[in-house]
Amino acid sequence: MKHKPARRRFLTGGAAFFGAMPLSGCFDASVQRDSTTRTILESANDLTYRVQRLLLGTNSLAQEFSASEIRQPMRPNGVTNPQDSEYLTQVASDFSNYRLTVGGMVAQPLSLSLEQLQGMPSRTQITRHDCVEGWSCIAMWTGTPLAAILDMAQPADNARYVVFSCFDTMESGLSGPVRYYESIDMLDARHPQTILAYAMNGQRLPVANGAPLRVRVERQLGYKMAKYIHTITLADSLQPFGRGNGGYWEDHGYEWFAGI
Ligand SMILES: Nc1nc2c(c(=O)[nH]1)N[C@H]1C(S)=C(S)[C@@H](COP(=O)(O)O)O[C@H]1N2
Ligand SMILES: [Mo]
Repeated sequence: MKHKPARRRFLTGGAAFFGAMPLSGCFDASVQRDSTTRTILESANDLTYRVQRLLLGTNSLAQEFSASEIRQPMRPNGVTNPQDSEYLTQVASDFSNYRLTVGGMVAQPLSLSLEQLQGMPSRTQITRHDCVEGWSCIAMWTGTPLAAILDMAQPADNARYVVFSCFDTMESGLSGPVRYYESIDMLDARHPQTILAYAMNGQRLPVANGAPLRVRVERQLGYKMAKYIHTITLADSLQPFGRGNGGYWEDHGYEWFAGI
């Protein structure tokens, strides 16, 4: 079994730190309530992905909450104001020229405007976002189920991953900007709560939280939920993306499967 002490330390340290002091923004009694869950979560990270899948079941739903349980604004985290020129151009035109492209191993590549996405059946869910840093936030998300988009694109039978490429740059690498990216498997991609969210707490998704489109993958930690989605690629391997570990933070040592 793989052991990743760095992340465990990070998680534990974060939970202890944030548990001790109330911070501005996103806090929730559930952080305290969850300490048992969190311990289980940490040990679960030592298990293989396959075992976690068995424990989680394929289509079990993440807990949903009522509107009265939204006690705080959604705390923006990570990149909150991308300065990439392609993104700034989108902001300047209020995302009216935005197209979500879906490509790779699909029979039907797609290019969808926000209007088209918003015209599709939508799902609204109130869920808790757990960041690896140890804070949680409950918010309401509205978006297009990813499954519906996949039905249109018709992934090849051997497509195994959905890869999200983002607008925002995390660092400058030798061969140019290193942008945020993430990936999930087909089970999470087709999970009923996996949506491409364009609204949050009943408002248009703000830039700080990933406008125009960010994914919600409710059974995993926050870093899986790519904001500022530029392109979706269906693939049978994660090797060609970034440094090959399936996500920006995974390339820096985080677990690819961040089940809660
Ligand atoms: N494109 C992009 N997506 C991202 C990040 C980021 O920096 N860039 N940060 C991740 C992390 S660590 C968290 S906790 C959530 C934060 O989402 P929020 O800003 O809506 O709270 O976005 C995730 N998705
Ligand atoms: Mo996070």
